[in-house]
Amino acid sequence: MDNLLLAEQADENYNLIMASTHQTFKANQLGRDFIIGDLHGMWDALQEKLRQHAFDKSVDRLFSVGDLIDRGPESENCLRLLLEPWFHSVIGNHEDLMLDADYSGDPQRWYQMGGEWAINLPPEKLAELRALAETMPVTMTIECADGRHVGICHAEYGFRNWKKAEKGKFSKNARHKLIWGRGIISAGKKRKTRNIDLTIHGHTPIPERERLGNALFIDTGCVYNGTLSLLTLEEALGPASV
Ligand SMILES: [Mn+2]
Repeated sequence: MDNLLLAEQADENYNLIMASTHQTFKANQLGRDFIIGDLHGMWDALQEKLRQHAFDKSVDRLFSVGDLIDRGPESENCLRLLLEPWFHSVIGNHEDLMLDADYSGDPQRWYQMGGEWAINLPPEKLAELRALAETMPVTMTIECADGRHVGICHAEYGFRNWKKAEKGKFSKNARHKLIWGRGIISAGKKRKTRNIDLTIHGHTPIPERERLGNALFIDTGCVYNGTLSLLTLEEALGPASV
């Protein structure tokens, strides 16, 4: 097969993955819903937080802003959380790097950004882990028990209306900004995304959680000697206005 054909095929695979970009969750009637910041392989920190909150795997759910892998010690275990029925995560830029390393055939960029844990993995194991990462949506909507809704995407949401996320179709460029962007937090922009009560993001390490408009940034830099943010969606939303 010539290079052009290979490139075309890679692009087709890429578009296929982009086709399923949004997931929706109905309210959890039996237990609590939690959200965690960027895990980056910090398995022990997660276990400690789950213990502190008496997380009950039979009824509670744990949602993640992505970046399960890279930099910390237990990337593989953190990615395998996707196999648990109580765990759900949007894709982070580090899972994006992992997938891109495969499509492009050049893993160097990923290795340089924390993916070196994968260098000596047997190919079949890596393929299995990649297949897990491919199931991660770009955006999620979660209904809360009180009827409010939370939206999640890894880096930031630069569009005015959450309905665009729920349609699940983004251009490559737009998808890239949702997963990699830092424009909103670095400019401190207080924006209001319509048709969603709150959006939650990780990606940019900050000393304390920060609320900008109806966006909440929760990456408190666990892998950089910070803490792992774990809170309920109700805490993230704050009291309902009456
Ligand atoms: Mn990130």
